[in-house]
Amino acid sequence: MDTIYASANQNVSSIKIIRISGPEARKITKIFDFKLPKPKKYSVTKLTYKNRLIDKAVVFWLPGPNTITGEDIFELHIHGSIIIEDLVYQALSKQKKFRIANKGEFTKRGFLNGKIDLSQAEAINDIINAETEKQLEIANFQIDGNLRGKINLWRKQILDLSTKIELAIDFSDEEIPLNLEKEFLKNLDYLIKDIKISINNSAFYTSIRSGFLIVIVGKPNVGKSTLMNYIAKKDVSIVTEQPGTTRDIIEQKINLNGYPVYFYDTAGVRKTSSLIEKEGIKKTKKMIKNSDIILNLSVDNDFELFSDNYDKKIINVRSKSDINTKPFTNEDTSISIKNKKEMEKLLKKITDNISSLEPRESSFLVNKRQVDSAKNALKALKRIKNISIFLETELIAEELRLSSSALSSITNPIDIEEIFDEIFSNFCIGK
Ligand SMILES: Nc1nc2c(ncn2[C@@H]2O[C@H](COP(=O)(O)OP(=O)(O)OP(=O)(O)O)[C@@H](O)[C@H]2O)c(=O)[nH]1
Ligand SMILES: [Mg+2]
Repeated sequence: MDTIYASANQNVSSIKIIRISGPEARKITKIFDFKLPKPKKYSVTKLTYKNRLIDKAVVFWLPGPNTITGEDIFELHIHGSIIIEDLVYQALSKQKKFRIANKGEFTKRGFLNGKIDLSQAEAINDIINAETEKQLEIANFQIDGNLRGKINLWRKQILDLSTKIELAIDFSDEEIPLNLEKEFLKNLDYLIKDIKISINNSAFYTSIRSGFLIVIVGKPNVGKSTLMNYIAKKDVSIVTEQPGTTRDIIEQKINLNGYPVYFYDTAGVRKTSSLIEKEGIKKTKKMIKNSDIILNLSVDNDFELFSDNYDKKIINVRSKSDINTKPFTNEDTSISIKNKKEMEKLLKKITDNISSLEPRESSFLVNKRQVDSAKNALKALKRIKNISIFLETELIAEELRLSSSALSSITNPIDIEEIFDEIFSNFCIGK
């Protein structure tokens, strides 16, 4: 096993932390010529390499296995200049069995040494990449091992079902007590329902990671691009008094009261002979399909134009309220570029709409990998419902095993290498 090292932060900074983890980490004291400090105690020491002073640094000695990697760790808190880091790296690169860490390799070792499960490793990456409060909230929830708790509970319920099936195998067909079958099916249904709820509720949490999609639609010239620029706080879309100005979809990501949100300005929908505009309108319709919330702008009280998107949250907005002073039927709110209060009210309404998507029960499943595994587990359980407990007991036992292993792959996959590459390749070096 190599000993790995990397800076925990990039670029010039006042302090830089270089972490060294692995069986040879203790050798750092020899390389930089200082006394082994007391474990877990902050100490200041001179780092000298081949009789040349490199830096006066804070060092931490963290002997394994009770460390985040499960290995011996040294931390060098050096002054964050490029040259100091470079000299430390040069010295380390000359040591046998030392090498620079790959992306996420510290976390990966923590996983391999049983310090964290895979959902917690994913949560570490989510914490580092979190840009909004809500993203941080769910990553922190996950890092506490909440998903593992839920998975273990489900697996225990499957184990209980398996025990009942073992009992059934011991009976001959006619003898299987009726209440055993009844109880088996009742518990199976309960479990199926619980996993289903988690899968359904996961959409909200995966959106928190990836961002909610909000599309601004309406006829040409209703003020969609003007609204977009207000939200973006800069001119991202062209605004003119000519109908049919916007053709391509314009995207802007913002932090809306803690929620990551993508706004899309679109081409106004109307009958047109212009080929370019037609293409734009096609894109608008596709965007509507993919969105979570629709901002439906109108100056003519014709909100029904987009009302067939029933499965979406639609907010009907009377625009240009400075010249459209009379409320429309079915309007949810009104805006005018001149009226800041109305604009803020709209943003509040959007935030409330996103909050209302939040399921009452937390899902625990927060990314596609986790949801896909849960779906596989669910499929196996559902197949059982078509199997006779009296005739094909062995088959049921096999489906239960499949379901259980699909669930355990969420936190502790057996076939790890492929998953590793995918998960850890978007980690930072030094984590
Ligand atoms: N009086 C008034 N004019 C507005 C308001 N919002 C936008 N406008 C004007 O309406 C015209 C059209 O605005 P845009 O934002 O380009 O409209 P759009 O919906 O993006 O139009 P297309 O891209 O053609 O579909 C411009 O001249 C804007 O200045 C408003 O609240 N009040
Ligand atoms: Mg426009």
